Amino acid sequence: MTEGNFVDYVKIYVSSGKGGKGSTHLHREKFIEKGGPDGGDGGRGGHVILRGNKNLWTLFHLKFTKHVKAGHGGDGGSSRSTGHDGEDKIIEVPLGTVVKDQETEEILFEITEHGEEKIVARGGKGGLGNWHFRSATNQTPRYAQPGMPPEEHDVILELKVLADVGLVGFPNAGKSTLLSVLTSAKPKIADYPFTTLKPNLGIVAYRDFQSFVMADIPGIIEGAAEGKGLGHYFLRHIERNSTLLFLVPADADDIKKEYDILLDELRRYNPELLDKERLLVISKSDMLDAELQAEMKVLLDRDFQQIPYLFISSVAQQGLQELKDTLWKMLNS
Ligand SMILES: Nc1nc2c(ncn2[C@@H]2O[C@H](COP(=O)(O)OP(=O)(O)OP(=O)(O)O)[C@@H](O)[C@H]2O)c(=O)[nH]1
Ligand SMILES: [Mg+2]
Repeated sequence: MTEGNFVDYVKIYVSSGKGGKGSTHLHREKFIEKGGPDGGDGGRGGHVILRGNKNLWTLFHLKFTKHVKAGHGGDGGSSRSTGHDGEDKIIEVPLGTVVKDQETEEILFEITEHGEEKIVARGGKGGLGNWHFRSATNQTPRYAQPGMPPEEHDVILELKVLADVGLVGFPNAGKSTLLSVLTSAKPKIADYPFTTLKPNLGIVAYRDFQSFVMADIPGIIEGAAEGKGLGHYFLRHIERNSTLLFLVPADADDIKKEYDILLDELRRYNPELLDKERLLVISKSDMLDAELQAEMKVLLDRDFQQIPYLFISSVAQQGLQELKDTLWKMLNS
């Protein structure tokens, strides 16, 4: 899919630098007729490296990048001096970028963390200088290793953002906490309403090379659609999410009522939001004992016949795998 500024597929030819040659230099000095070998090693060729950057959300910045070439390593010199390493080239990519070899279509790796670096074309090793090849039978070797050749191939970068999950809940429901345990995002978390003032996004890594984006938005309150609280400023951020995850904390007075208020605010803001798939989680379930949870289930089964619900606790790490599995199924159905 390539739509406007949203680019999630690019092909780039990457080539590393070749390694520098080892030197065959023989030491020469006044009055020393036959100096020993002193040729230094060649430098390593530059790598082409991919680096995760959490501030990037598409591959748009690479749309016109066709080639990326790293620098060659320098040759070894006399007096055992080592050649310089070739310059590395860094390609910044959004989290969730999957890298494939174009020819074999094999997945090489995925970048999921901010600052994570992986080599996509390894620089050739520098050759060893003749100095290393001295032996009892040959004190003045006149050979040295050549540098290793560069690596070059076409790679495909693909952004695996299949769909998004938007978190919907009252202030203090535990949305940011959930994002912080499912992704490497570090949103601000605190025990007061409106801690989150602008959306946070994180990538949820799912099993092998899969992932999806989760968006944490500021809490919604009654009247939000008319601009109460942070108003509809933030509701637009969930318009693009394909699945909405409603969070109602276990200690809410009336779960059904809270859910209905949330739903009503969404409807009043944009009725199309109700076409999205919905999942309800009862957050902070660590506050419930088994008996209380069983009682609650009876009510939930009565009140929520249309939409699935789960009990989770971010703090106690309960129900999180089931949550991810359920979301994954919803996103891919
Ligand atoms: N016991 C318990 N407390 C939790 C859990 N998750 C979050 N909390 C607490 O609930 C409070 C609010 O958490 P946040 O994640 O900031 O809530 P939020 O929904 O992002 O709040 P806003 O950004 O204000 O909308 C914090 O004090 C959290 O420590 C949980 O699973 N169990
Ligand atoms: Mg928050």
